[in-house]
Formats: sequence, C-alpha cells, structure tokens
Amino acid sequence: MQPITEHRMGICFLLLIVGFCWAQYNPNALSGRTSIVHLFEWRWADIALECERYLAPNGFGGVQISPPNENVIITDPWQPWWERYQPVSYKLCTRSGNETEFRDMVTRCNDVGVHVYVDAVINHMCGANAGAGNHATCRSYFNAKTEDFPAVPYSALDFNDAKCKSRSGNIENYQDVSQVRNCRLVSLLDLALEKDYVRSKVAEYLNYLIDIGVAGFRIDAAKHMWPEDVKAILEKLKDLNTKWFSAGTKPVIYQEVIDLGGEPITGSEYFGNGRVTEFKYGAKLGTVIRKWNGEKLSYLKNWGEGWGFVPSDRALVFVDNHDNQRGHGAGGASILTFWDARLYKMAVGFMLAHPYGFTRVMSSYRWPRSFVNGQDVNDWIGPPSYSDGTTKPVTINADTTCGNDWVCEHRWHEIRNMVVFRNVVDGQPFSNWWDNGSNQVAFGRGSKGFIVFNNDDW
Ligand code: QV4
Ligand code: CA
Repeated sequence: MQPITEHRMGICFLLLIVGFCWAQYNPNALSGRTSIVHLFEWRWADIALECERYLAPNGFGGVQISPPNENVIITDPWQPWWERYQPVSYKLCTRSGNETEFRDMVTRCNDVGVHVYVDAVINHMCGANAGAGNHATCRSYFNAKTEDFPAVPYSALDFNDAKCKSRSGNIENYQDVSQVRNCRLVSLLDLALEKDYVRSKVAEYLNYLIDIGVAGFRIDAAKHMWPEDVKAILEKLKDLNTKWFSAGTKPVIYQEVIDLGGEPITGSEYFGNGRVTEFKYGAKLGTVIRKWNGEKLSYLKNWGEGWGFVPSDRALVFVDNHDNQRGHGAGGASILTFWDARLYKMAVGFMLAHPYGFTRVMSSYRWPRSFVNGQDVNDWIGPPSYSDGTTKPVTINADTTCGNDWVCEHRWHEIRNMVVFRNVVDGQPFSNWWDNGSNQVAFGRGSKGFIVFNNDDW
C-alpha cells in the first residue's frame, strides 16, 4: 500500500503546483457537531446571544449568516431581503449590524465553539438600475450606470460587459454556458473575475473576514462564475485564524450551484473548489413527503447518491433555503417550509437522521404571504422591522420559542432534538432499513440510534 499512497501524494503534489488540490470540504465544525443553521437576516447582536444561549448548548456546529458587506438600499419595494444580494462595497455594515458588532459576534460564537460561515456575494455588484448616490448601508457613493464603486474601488473596466454576448446584456439562455457566466444575472453588474485585480479585491475581502475569525464561505451564484476563477480567488486565501483553529486549516467552501439536471453547467464542475449545494435533495424530499407523483417514503431506501445526488462528501444539503422557501431560486412547489409545519418536521428529521451530506437547518422569519395566480406577491418582504427600517431583535418567549415574527425552526423541539441525534450517531453506518412498502419506514445508525417515520394515514 505504501508505494501507492506515495504515488498518490506525488500526483496531488504535482496537481497542487498547477492548482488542482485546493479544495476544502471539511466543515470546520468542532468534532461531534454535525449541522449548521442559517440565521437568515438576523442581527449580529442576536446571533452572538443565540450562539451562547442556545446553539452551543444544543450542539450546533455553526451559523450561516446573511451577507455582511455593504449593499444598496432599495426603496421600491421597501427594503426587500434581496437588497443584500446587491453589493456596493466590502465594508462591513448592513441591516444586521456594523463591523464592531460583527467582530463581537464572531468572537463570542467562536469562544463557545459555534463557527461562522459567511454568505459571500462575489459574482456581481448591484443591479444596473440601482441608480447613483449614497443610498447604501455604509453610505458609500456608487454609480450603477457608470459602474463606479469607489469604496472598493471598481470601475467599468472591472465588469464583464464586453465578454457578454447576449442581446440584453442579461442572462437569457441557461443552455449557453458563457452567457450564464459572463452576462448579468437579473441585471446585476457582472464582475470580470478573470482579472487579477478583481480576484485580489475579492480575496482581500474574504481574507479580512478570515482574520476576524470566520470558518468558511457560502459562495453565492457560483454557477455564474467560471470554476477556475473561483479557484484563483480561493488560492489567494489565508488559513483560518489560529486563535480558534489549528494551524493550516483552510476555510470550508460550499458553492451555490443550482443543478436540477437539464442544464449544461453541473455541480461536479465545482468539486475542485469545495462542496456544492445539492438542490435536488429538498426538491425530491418534498415530493416524497407530500406523496406527489406516486412517491412514498419506502422509496427512500437508497436516498443519497442512489437518487443521482453528488457524492455525500461534496454535498451541502437542506430541506429549504431563503430563496426557495418563497418561490425564488430553484425547487418549485414541492419544497417544504415552516408553513407546512408537520411535514416540514418530518423532512428535516429525515435529513438529520440520514448520513448523506453536510446538513444545514433553515431558520426563517414570517411574512404576510399573499398569492395572486399562484405567485406570492409578498415574496420580497424583508425581516421583521420597525417603521424606520431597523430590524427587530429576536425575542425569546417563556416556552423557548421566538417572538417578533422570527420562526426559529431550529428551536422547534423536534428539529433541535434531531440535531442532537445526528451528533450522537455521527460516523455510524446507515443500517437495518425497514419499510411497509408504503409510507412507514425505519432505519438505524449503527448501534447508536434508530428512527421510525409514519407518513401513512394509519
Ligand atoms: C429585475 C428583472 C431583470 C431586469 C431588472 C432591472 O428580473 O430582468 O433586468 O429588474 O430592472 C432582484 C429582483 C429582480 C431584479 C434584480 C435587479 O428580484 O427582479 O431584476 O433584483 O434589480 C436575490 C433574489 C433576486 C434579486 C437578487 C438581487 O433572489 O430576486 O433580484 O437577490 O437583489 C438563479 C441563480 C442563483 C440565485 C437564484 C435566485 O443561479 O444563483 O437564481 N441564487 C442566489 C441567492 C439569491 C440572490 C442571488 C443569487 C443573486 O441565493 O438570494 O438573488 O445574488 O437560480
Ligand atoms: Ca458572472
């Protein structure tokens, strides 16, 4: 065996020189902590408290946070959640808090062993129609029309306009790979990531966060970037802060690539950089648990790669995310959310019991859904906030649930208990499957755990 190992290491070393061995798949959570939670739109001050009072004591490994960098303030509609996906600079002030609060959160979460994963919006800046002025969360000046972002600084030379070959300058055809990566996603000004200058500015931002103590990144809109451009940025990244991580630890990377099949761009193209989001997971699980298309729980016997998913150690999985819980992004109507609480708990319970993938629990806020022709016309509404636009704090009720319209799915006791279950059975094999040929199933995790699901009507 020895010569083979050495041979492999040799190949890896060779590949390293040409840059193929960067990838970081290890979630960098404390050992025995196997899930993270997305605290969507939470304030940094509330996340710091939640790490200390709830996430650490209940064995959560980390938190995915909303984008921490400066974004455009949109007033029509009124401060939608999605304004945070329209960067103006890499300064750390947003509706979630300022840099001081951000640093305090990262320090306090790390100090109790809960790590922070940043949603990194690096494919683009704001929308082409975002105007000009200082209507941004740190008051930086920008001009979307002239593509001027002096607070970075980026100028028109740093965007992809010349490379984009679509008629409108937007992505019009997802079958055309170069359009998907060189044109504007819903008019968002597309960065020229093949330029070393742009790569360096992005890496400078990510390294700044690494120095503060973050553990990794969700790479937003990775499908819209060339995998080699993402890699070139990752190669510029430092190891994690040794105050909390052992020397030589790289940031974990999970790339948002929506691959439901049917498009030329696949998740596997990005394995060389890190993990990818497996969107088939929530779409299929929702279909099964809703019993649509004749699906039943018994079909989950070969759940995972057997369903055409990416390899388990390359997958970041979730039942719903901040997009598809409100009809954005991918997945469609089958996606289960807190609005379907009973089925949702079953789906999240199944995800956390099953060994496939690295698991992310969603934590949402409630908004006034209003369907017109099957479309939620309120899908844009931002987090619970006061009339001056500031986000409401997450209050905690006497029964440990959350107030102020924060849903806190991660505190639902069925979900919280399954986070603990997953930690307890970590490393144990999937075993002793039983089903009734219908919607009653059960399985074990080695000698450490056993779980039963009944989605039949008896
Ligand atoms: C609209 C039109 C354009 C038009 C433009 C200009 O759609 O055709 O050119 O006006 O008038 C918002 C609006 C959108 C608007 C755009 C620009 O919703 O209607 O364009 O702003 O003004 C989030 C939201 C988007 C939002 C975006 C920026 O979901 O609706 O766009 O933030 O504010 C694909 C991708 C995948 C993506 C997913 C939603 O492959 O990468 O769509 N998911 C991620 C994030 C998601 C985020 C982005 C990417 C962009 O998870 O939250 O989009 O950073 O599947
Ligand atoms: Ca792009």
